[in-house]
This record gives sequence, C-alpha cells and structure tokens, in this order.
Amino acid sequence: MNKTKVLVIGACGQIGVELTEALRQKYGRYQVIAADIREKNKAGDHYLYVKLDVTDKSKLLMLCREERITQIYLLAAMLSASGERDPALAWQLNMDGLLNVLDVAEKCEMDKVFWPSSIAVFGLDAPAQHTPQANASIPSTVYGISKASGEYWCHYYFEKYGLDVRSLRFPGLISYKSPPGGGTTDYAVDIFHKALADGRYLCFLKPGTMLPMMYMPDAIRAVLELMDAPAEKLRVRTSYNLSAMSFTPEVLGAEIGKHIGDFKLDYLPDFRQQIADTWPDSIDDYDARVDWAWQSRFGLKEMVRDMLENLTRMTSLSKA
Ligand code: VAH
Repeated sequence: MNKTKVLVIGACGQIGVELTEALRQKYGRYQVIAADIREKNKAGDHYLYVKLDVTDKSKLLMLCREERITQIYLLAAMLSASGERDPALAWQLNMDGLLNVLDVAEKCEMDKVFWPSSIAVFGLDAPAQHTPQANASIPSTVYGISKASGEYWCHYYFEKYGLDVRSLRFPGLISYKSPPGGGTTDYAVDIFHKALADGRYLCFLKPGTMLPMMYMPDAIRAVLELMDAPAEKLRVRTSYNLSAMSFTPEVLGAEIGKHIGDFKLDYLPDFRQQIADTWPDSIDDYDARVDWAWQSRFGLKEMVRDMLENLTRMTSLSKA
C-alpha cells in the first residue's frame, strides 16, 4: 500500500489554511502538498506548495502522477455572494474543478477524496428548522446549485467506480486565521475584526437572520473524523449534514458585547440578505452522529471567547 500523500487544492482559503496544517500534523509535513491558484503560499509556509488551477485537468493529472498522490482535499470554490456576481465563473470553477478531481482520482486509483458541500444546497422549499439529511431542495444561488450538483457527482463516482469520495454540508464557518471571504455568512467573521478595530460593525444582514454556523476547529475535526471513519459505516455518499450552532447577528453581537463593553452593532442589509433568507435556520445532523459519531464541541460562548482571544493576540504580535 502506497504511503499516504495528500494534495490540498485551495490551500490558501479559509478551510484550506487550517486543513493543510491539520493534515501535516497527521501525516507529516512532507506528505502534504498545498496547492492554490496564487503564485505562492501565504507567508510562513516554507513547505511543499504548488501553484495550480484546478480547472487545468492535464496539469492536475500530471502533478498527481508525479507526486503519487493518494488523497485529494478539494476546497477551491467560489462562495455564494461572489458567485452571484459572476455565475458563469462560479459554475465553471466549482463544477469543472470537482469533475477534474473526481476523474483524476479515479484514474490514479486514489484512496480517498474530500469535497465540501454546504447548507446552501437547501432552498426555501426545505424545512427551515432542523433541515433533514435527505431533502431534495431547490438552491437559490449558483453556489448552491453547484454544490447540489456536485453531491450527485460524488455519489455517481462512488457507485460507478467505487471512488471513496466523502463530503460534508458545512454551515457558515468562523475562523480567525483567514480574513472574511465572499460568503454570505462571512459577516460572522468580519464582525470580530471590526469590533476589535472600531468597536462597532455595520452588518449586511438584518436582525433576526438565523443561520447555522460552526467554529473552524469543529469543522476541521469533522473532516478528519469523517475521512478516518470505516467506509462501510458511511451510508451517505452525497454529503452529510453537519451542525454545531445557530444564531442571529444580534445574538452574536450581544455575546461580543460581553467582552467589548461599548460594542455597537448597526444594520445595512444588502443583496446577501436575499441569499440568507433562503437558507435553513438549523440543520439536523442525525446521520453524521449515527454513522461516524459526530459531535460538535464549540458553542457560541466558547467560539466568541476563542475568536477574540486569538485575534487580540495576533494583533499584538503584528504590532510588536
Ligand atoms: C457562504 N460560507 O456563505 C459559505 C457557506 C453556508 C454558507 O457555504 O457562501
């Protein structure tokens, strides 16, 4: 059996930065190649990094053969808000990228593939509370359509070729190691940066907008635990619902206010409100808990405290 050699595509993104670190801790620094469209990796990563456009299938195949890659983690994607500004590019990147990875992984007889889906696969026709796993729904964004389509392609490659591709429907992810990105849920990242810098935040979603969220340490652990689970335990080969917490902007703001006394939260909803309005308030992750013993660890209080502690520490280090 070949020694595990991992390729993380989209390694400079919000999930990619932290998943690359975790995979290097698990498999060894030189067993994990970080790849992204950027010329070079973020400062500090002196280890294996390659510039890669995941829509360039021939380069992807050549890299995987040369490096004898045994697992691919595909994180490169255009998120919901950015995707609505350029639907054709979002579809091309999200779908061609996945189809290239699935086909190359099958050709190279790889052990496993991970690909993140999202609660964005659910639309207004899905139950808003505790949205169940098996719920064919009509996504409202190109991002959601690409994720719903991608889930069926993952299922197809598993059924037709036996490719062990695994997937999670992530809620909004919150982390301090990357700046807010092009997602609708990224208000919940930006709010921390603005609260510490300015003591106030102008939120692009209105009060009462309840969304499923998860702290990045939980998300990274979920990926590792899913990928380590015995294949025979996994009954879901589209993508597993995953849940941790749900909150509204005002609830998040009040929790931040317990640490930053004079924090002021105002609202100026924009086009991202229409996206958020189509997504569930909460997710039922029963199947993940039964099949591979998923259990979140971070709730709102623990996440807010950890975010503020780390962002404060990083700010003071950058000023030193
Ligand atoms: C987005 N952060 O906002 C992503 C996520 C559930 C949303 O997939 O587009």
